[in-house]
Amino acid sequence: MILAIGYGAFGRKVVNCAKKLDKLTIIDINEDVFESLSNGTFNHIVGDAGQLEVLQRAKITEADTILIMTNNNELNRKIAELIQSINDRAYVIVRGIVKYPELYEGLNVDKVIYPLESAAKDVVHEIQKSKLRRKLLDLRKIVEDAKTKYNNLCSDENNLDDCCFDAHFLIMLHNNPDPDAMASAMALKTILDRWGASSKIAYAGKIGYDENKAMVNLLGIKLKNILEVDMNKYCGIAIVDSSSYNSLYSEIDRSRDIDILLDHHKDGDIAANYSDIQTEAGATATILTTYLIQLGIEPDRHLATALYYAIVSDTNNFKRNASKMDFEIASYLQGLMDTKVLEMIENPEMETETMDVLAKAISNRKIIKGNIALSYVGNIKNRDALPRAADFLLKMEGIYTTYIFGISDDNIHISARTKDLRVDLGALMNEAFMGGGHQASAAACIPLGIFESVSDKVSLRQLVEEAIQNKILSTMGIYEDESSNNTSE
Ligand SMILES: [Mn+2]
Repeated sequence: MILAIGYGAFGRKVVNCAKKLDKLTIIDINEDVFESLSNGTFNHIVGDAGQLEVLQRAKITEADTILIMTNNNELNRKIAELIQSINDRAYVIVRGIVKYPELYEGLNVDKVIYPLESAAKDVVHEIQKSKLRRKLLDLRKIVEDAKTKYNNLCSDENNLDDCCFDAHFLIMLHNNPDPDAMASAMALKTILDRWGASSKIAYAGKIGYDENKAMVNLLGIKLKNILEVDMNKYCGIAIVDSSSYNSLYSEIDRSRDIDILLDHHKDGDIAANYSDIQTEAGATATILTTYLIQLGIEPDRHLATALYYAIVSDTNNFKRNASKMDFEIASYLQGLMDTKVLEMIENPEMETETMDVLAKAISNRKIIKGNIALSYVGNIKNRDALPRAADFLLKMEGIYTTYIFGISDDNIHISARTKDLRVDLGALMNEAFMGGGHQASAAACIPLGIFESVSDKVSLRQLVEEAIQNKILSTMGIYEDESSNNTSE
């Protein structure tokens, strides 16, 4: 049972909201306040709740929750004191006043409510929403301008040639796009659709990693290769998940106006007519989801799955730069996404070539000093197989550092991994091959040019293998005589 004390303006509001939760008893000293209550709605008692007798009449010992809500501070405190001696099991909620922060000091109350401050917080929340609404009005304006431009050019009969736009907007992704870029583009496309503007999504580089390919295939994301795109065939250009020309296709016309820029990276060099860069967000997908929510667009299962996977992968499972906003948005998306599809994206079937490279990496491995695995896998088509193989070999018992290398497009590619904290692979790969990376993972790419005169494949293989191996070992401070007595298992 809920016992509500005080049935003024505030008490009435609370009772109205709480009436479905449990049986209610109301006490107020003023008989008039109950006039509007139709008979039997609530059990109500007219009396001074500062009197023990009145509280007993209200069966206070049976109350699970007690709300003290009169507008008289001293009376509220007195009631709270009385209650403590007769029902110490109830959850007690009292009305507080900011001017007297110590009003309930020494008493066992569970929660002090400040009605005005709560309302003020709601107002702040609404102000934030109004800021977002303003942003979306600005974005809408950009979209309407592009639509007008499109209509003007296309309705002008003398200009028929200029009219062959592919779509209103081209949404550009950074090189080798990641899940965040792709999901954000899908969300922006959804918003543009809602506003009657068509769009195409273009990427540069390639869709690497089996997970990313699985995401594209399973979610049916339509992407164009930037090499097949004529930017002049779009009224507006949008960029998501990147604000720096360095990460975009190098040949794009930098003098072209960028209309929409949505990102969460610092230190970008791209200016746009509409730009929203929120560096506190763990993923651009988080920002785009707040747009969808504000616009009342509920993402369908595919879009929700893409956005969720984007946040999870960009924040490395909420371990990297994840903000409160990312958690809130992810939990919203979790209710809408397709968990089966997500699982398939996270555990894609491995490509045959990747598997071949893994097999070669295992069988060709040389173990140096008991814990370093070096493996040459020969010619490869997909370079992403190398880091996979480097990760994979690191799982072998006793192995602390792995180097996998192979040849692709006239370059030798090396991928290295370590769980040995004393080794700084980024520095090591830089010193040995001008490569780079982090302490635990690094890579390098060396032109094959120096071996070009070698026509015999077997000799080339041997030369590359020896040269790379010796360079790695000498940079690690291991010399040939030390390693020569190691077996290649
Ligand atoms: Mn991102």
